Order: sequence, then structure tokens, then C-alpha cells
Amino acid sequence: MSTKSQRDYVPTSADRFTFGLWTVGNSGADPFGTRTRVPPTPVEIVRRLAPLGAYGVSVHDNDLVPIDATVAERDRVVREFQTALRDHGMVVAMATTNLFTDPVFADGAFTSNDAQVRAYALQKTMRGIDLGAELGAKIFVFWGGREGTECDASKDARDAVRRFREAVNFLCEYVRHQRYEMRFALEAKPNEPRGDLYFPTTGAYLGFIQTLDHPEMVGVNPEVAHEHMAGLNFYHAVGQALEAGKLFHIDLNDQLFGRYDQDLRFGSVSLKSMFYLVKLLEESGYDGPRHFDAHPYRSEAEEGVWDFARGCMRTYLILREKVRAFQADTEIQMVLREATRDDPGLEALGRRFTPEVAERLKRLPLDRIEIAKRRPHYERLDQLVVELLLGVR
Ligand code: DIG
Ligand code: MN
Ligand code: MN
Repeated sequence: MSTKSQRDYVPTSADRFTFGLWTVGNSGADPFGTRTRVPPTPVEIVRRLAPLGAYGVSVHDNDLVPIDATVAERDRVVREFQTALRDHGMVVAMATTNLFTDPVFADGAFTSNDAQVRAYALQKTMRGIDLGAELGAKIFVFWGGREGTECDASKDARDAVRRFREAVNFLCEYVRHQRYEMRFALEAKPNEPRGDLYFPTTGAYLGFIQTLDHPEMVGVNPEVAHEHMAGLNFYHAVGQALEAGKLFHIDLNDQLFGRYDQDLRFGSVSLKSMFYLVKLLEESGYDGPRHFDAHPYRSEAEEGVWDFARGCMRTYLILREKVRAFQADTEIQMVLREATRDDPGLEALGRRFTPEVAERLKRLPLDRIEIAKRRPHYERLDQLVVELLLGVR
């Protein structure tokens, strides 16, 4: 007899969970150690993720096609992969380019001081976009893993921004020319593998997007670990992106503050903040992929890889049920109501400036001593959330 937990948290493709090939394909190698397991091939990944309830995968160009593959080899690999996707009812929801592994990108790709590197990065990305379109991806992510410096004497930070903008503008025109149904999502990270990375946070990209020729084609792909590395509140970053209509994709994982990019299993560290994130995604009606960009512990053997994948999806589904419990919890909802004072008349005043309104607001008899006497009960509210997440409510 399966318990409630076994029965109710089984993902289906309707939940739109996707995994990067590089996540369950992670070999356990790290800067201090060699691989600890034989990674599954892309076709094996599709075959193993489908029965776990995943909706699809995402790919870097070279996760699938070796960088020096001939056209014939490339076409064969793509055909075999497409057959596996069809056979297992899986999709490629996002594609991206690896502009960080090969030594040619050691000093950046689009922001490199070398014009030939910048040209090669454009060429490689156009081919990556072609591949993504062929695989049916509607989102194309740009993570500038090498777009940064260790020595800021090396380039004027304004040149880096300008070069990146020129590249994104050019590639937006390429997608339009090719008539691909594709949008771009920019992924921020504050540092690693470079000493400092340009566009370190989701907020930096939200500002940058407005300077592009086709801002409507470009959004953001916030990652939990990357905003945490910058010491930021991920729920706030995603809230601002959603409010701006720019949450085109999301990288779910987890991360201790003040550490290197851990890319931990979703919800394995920051349960409360991931609860607020799931609440935001579900209540906002975000209909994009719930994409995991994480990897199993180096200590895991092959079977542990699939424990990791199951855990990412189960935790999301458990938190989603906690969201429903939060919404139905009468005591929580009462404390929330008490913490809010609405005044439609006053609010309307502050929304649209006129000189008359300004004069009226200036003359309003607002007694700050009286106003300050009214206090919200956030200690009570937070304790209720903690008890909800601990399963005692
Ligand atoms: C790392 O967080 C980056 C790369 O794995 C990839 O380019 C991107 C896709 O989500 N995330
Ligand atoms: Mn990461
Ligand atoms: Mn990522």
C-alpha cells in the first residue's frame, strides 16, 4: 500500500519539468577530481527521464554535437536524438550555446578583445540557434560564463557592454531573418569561472534588455544559485522579472550563500525561499518550463543520479501542495488581511499626478503617531509558515 507521499508527488509532463542534458549527464568531475561515474548518453538521458515524469530536456550545442563533428556526423547525432525524443514523448524546451569550455573563449566570447573570437562566437551561436530551432526549442539561453575579467585593465567595462549588445542585436536579427519562433533569455551570474562576470545579476540584465534593438524578443533566465552567490533574494529577483513580463525561462537548483556555484538539487537547502518561489510561479500563471540546472553530488553512483532527478521534481510538487495549504489556511489568511490596510481613495490619489492632487496630498491630516500604532503580526505569520512547511499545520 503506497503512502500519500508516494502517491501524490508523481510528476507528469503536464508539470513541465525539464532537465539540462548536462545535469543528469554530470560525470562527478570537478576542478579537484576526476569523474566518479560514467555519464549517460543524451539518448539514455531521454529514455531514463521520460518514465520519471519529465516533460523534456535542454541542450548546449556541444552536449549533443561534438565541437569538431562533420556535418554528416552532426546530422546523424541529431536524427538519433530526435528519434529518442519522439519515442519517449519528450521535448527540447530550451537550447543554448557552449561559449565557455573551449580555450578560444578564455578571455570571453562576445566581449573578447579579439575580433576573431567575437566573430567565431557569433558563428557558433548562429549554428546553435539553428540546432535549437531544428529540435523545436522556443527559448534560447545566453549564459556568459567567460564574459568577464580577472584584470580590469584588460578592457573598458563599457566596451564589454557594447560588444555584448551588438552580438545580441545581431542574433535577434538572425532569428527574425530565419523566421524562427524563438525568444532569448539572458542568464546572470556574479562570478565563476571568471573572477568577475559582466551582468552579474538578473537585475543588471533587466536594465540591459531595455537598451536592445528588439527588447520584446529578450527576457531573463534567473538561476537560484547565481542570485544566492550574489547574496540576493531569489524570490524578489523573479518577482521583478515577472512583473516586467521578462521571465522567459528559469534555472531551478539550490545554493548556500557565500559558496562557489553549487548547483544543488532543488529545495535541498533553502526550503522557505523555494516555497515562496513556487508560490510566485504558480500564482503568477508562469507557463514556462520548470527547468532544473543542477547536478547530483560527486559522491553519487549512477543510480543516485536518478534519485537526484526524482528529488528535484518531488520537492517542487510537495512545495506546490504547501502553496495550496497556505492559500486555504484561515489563520494565515487572517493575519495577512490584518497586516494590510487598503484605502482605494488614497491609493487612487497617489497613482496619477496632477498639481491639484499634489496640493491635496500635502494638506491631508495624516497623524504619523496614530498611524504607527497599527502594527502587523509578522512574527506570528512567519511562525505559521514555518509550521506549515514543517508539516504541523
Ligand atoms: C550555468 O548555470 C548555465 C549553463 O549551464 C547554461 O548555459 C545555462 C542554461 O540554463 N545555465
Ligand atoms: Mn549555476
Ligand atoms: Mn544555469
